Amino acid sequence: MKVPSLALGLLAANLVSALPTITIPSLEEAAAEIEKRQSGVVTTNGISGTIWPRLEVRQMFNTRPNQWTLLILAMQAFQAQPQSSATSYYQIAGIHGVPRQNYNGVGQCSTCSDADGYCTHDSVLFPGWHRAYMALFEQQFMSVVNQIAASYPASQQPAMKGAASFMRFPYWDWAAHPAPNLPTFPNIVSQKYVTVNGPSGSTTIINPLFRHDFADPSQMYYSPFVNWQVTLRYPNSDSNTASSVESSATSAFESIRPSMQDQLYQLFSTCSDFLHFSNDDAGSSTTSCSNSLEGIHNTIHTTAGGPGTSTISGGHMTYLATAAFDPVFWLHHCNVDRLFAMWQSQYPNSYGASQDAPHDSWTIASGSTQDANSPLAPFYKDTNGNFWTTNQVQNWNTTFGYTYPEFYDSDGSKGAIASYINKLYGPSATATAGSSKRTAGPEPIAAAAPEPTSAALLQPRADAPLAAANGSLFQYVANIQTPRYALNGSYYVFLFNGNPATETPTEWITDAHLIGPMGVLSQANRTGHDLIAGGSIPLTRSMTAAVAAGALSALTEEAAVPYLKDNLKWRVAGPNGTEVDPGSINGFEIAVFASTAAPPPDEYSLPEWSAFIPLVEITVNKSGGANTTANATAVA
Ligand SMILES: *[C@@H]1O[C@H](CO)[C@@H](O)[C@H](O)[C@H]1NC(C)=O
Ligand SMILES: *[C@@H]1O[C@H](CO)[C@@H](O)[C@H](O)[C@H]1NC(C)=O
Ligand SMILES: *[C@@H]1O[C@H](CO)[C@@H](O)[C@H](O)[C@H]1NC(C)=O
Ligand SMILES: *[C@@H]1O[C@H](CO)[C@@H](O)[C@H](O)[C@H]1NC(C)=O
Ligand SMILES: *[C@@H]1O[C@H](CO)[C@@H](O)[C@H](O)[C@H]1NC(C)=O
Ligand SMILES: *[C@@H]1O[C@H](CO)[C@@H](O)[C@H](O)[C@H]1NC(C)=O
Ligand SMILES: *[C@@H]1O[C@H](CO)[C@@H](O)[C@H](O)[C@H]1NC(C)=O
Ligand SMILES: *[C@@H]1O[C@H](CO)[C@@H](O)[C@H](O)[C@H]1NC(C)=O
Ligand SMILES: [Cu+2]
Repeated sequence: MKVPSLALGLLAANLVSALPTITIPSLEEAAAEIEKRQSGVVTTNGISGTIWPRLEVRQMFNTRPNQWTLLILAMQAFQAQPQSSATSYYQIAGIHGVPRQNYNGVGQCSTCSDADGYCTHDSVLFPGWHRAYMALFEQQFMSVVNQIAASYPASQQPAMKGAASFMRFPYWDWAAHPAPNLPTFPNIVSQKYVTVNGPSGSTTIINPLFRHDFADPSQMYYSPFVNWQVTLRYPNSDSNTASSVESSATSAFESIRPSMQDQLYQLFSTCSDFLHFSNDDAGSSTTSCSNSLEGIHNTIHTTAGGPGTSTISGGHMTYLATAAFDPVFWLHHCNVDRLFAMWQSQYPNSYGASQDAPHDSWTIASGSTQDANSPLAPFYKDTNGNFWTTNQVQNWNTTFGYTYPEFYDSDGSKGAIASYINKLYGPSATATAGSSKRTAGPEPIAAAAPEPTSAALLQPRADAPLAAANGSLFQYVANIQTPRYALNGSYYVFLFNGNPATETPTEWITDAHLIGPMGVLSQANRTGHDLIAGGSIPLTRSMTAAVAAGALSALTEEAAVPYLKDNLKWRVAGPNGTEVDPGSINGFEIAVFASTAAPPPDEYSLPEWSAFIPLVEITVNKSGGANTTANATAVA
């Protein structure tokens, strides 16, 4: 009998760490694997059996020691599987972008030769495609987890197999407050080494959440990625001995977290239709929902990989073609899928939309119409050649066998999920990432911090300078439109309250005056693909701080407009770490709007925003600033 590829992966892993005995999979598992190979395709089925929650990665580390151990050892073994195996980490990561090759035998469209891979961006398929992608990753990851659990000595097997039986892949919540004195970018993801209790005792290994080691990076297509032997964040050179400067990632995520929280809360509160919620291309066409799930997700990509300088490329996460090889991609996309699920609960009657693809991907020709029945290639639903569709992945839990703590701990109703959104991401949020509690389970979770009272949540800043007479809170946002592929690589738009302390673009992300970033995830040599990406950065938090500091008297328009006219500044940091004049970018525009958010009647609702009013006088005659209200059609 042929030894299944998963066992081979374990053998390879053994050379690296020191797993003692190999347990050959059960006959059933082996038969299933062989059947899969004979049929020639990998199907995406998720995990059958009981539905368990995907935990926040720090929650798993803090409260589920055995699952944490399995996560680390399974990620190590998964990543060590042969690059040629169809179910290896390398092959699954390679679906997203490079290597430029077919997966599952699903061929390229005849006009798609310039595509790097199958991932659908700037597309209504973005949320559904990445949901199926995570499900495929998780099912292969969990099969390795089960192998690892079975490799423990008999005395430890019940505990490890028990932990595996209700485990799912974790997510990283990059928007909620971290626990006190801990960073937003978790140490358990940024530290190079990790120590766990393996099958033969305590073992210290290179952290498989810190990086992926390539057996052979030569198919990464782009330079310097073809030379880099490991995935990198804020690489310190383009040479094949480059290493990551994780402290740069840590300080960048710390600096942008409050804006990511505000961007997310605004998204949940104002983006009520699937088209605009789903992707950054659609987001450019409306005022009240200029941001999108994809747009917010882009900023996490560029901030994980780092922006690059005139002599050094950004890291793997900064480019779509290579992003999925960095293990943090999976923690990030798990969270993106969770945010999609939470959004679905708020707008249950808005699911799916139609849009023309603005550029090619591996199977989708530019200009072709995509909707909720379009195939999510290359993810097969069955062995008859049917692909999943956005409509078919609407219910994540019964379809793929996972859920999230917010759903597992509650009745999953609109109100229940809204209360988690308020606690984690609202203007007075104090709940920490991964604190959503469940009441019962096989392995107890440590007690979480006390929840804030609903009164504290709902009356955050309703004192006179910050609210209108009717109690609605004044809101100011800057909507940004920018051509995604115009600068021949990924880049940033930064907003500041006052001029930044330096004019060194690589320091802007941690500048004390930073209001927020918009990371534009792009790729070199893609001018033919161009499209306008929309983003939106809330200004209210920074202006509220100005009121507290006595620099601004109130958030009324009378006070706010002259203040923003003087103090709102913006910069564009190009892909090579140099400043780009926004006015020189054809199609770039930044426009400021006022709105008000009526406090929700209870903690189970989100605020309702009034119509967006354009405030052109703040940006007029400034480079890249809106000069007219022509593009500012308010959609309430
Ligand atoms: C980008 O295009 C230039 C020519 O304009 C070419 O030299 C270079 O190899 C291309 N780079 C990639 C990664 O395709
Ligand atoms: C399962 O998904 C449906 C949406 O299709 C949702 O209404 C329900 O709350 C979810 N339940 C769990 C436990 O995730
Ligand atoms: C509250 O007052 C503001 C400012 O006058 C107004 O724009 C907004 O529409 C009002 N909101 C409600 C819910 O009445
Ligand atoms: C940096 O990028 C900008 C914008 O794409 C470009 O104008 C400039 O020539 C580049 N500079 C270098 C040194 O590559
Ligand atoms: C864009 O960037 C690629 C790779 O970094 C480079 O090869 C190419 O020459 C650049 N193209 C332009 C027009 O600057
Ligand atoms: C603004 O609107 C004008 C026409 O009304 C259009 O030509 C232009 O492309 C728009 N600008 C942006 C950045 O969307
Ligand atoms: C914008 O600049 C033009 C040309 O300098 C000037 O005529 C106009 O008055 C300015 N508009 C505003 C609102 O400052
Ligand atoms: C508005 O006009 C100014 C010059 O008066 C220019 O610098 C700026 O780029 C223009 N804004 C846009 C979006 O074109
Ligand atoms: Cu992504």
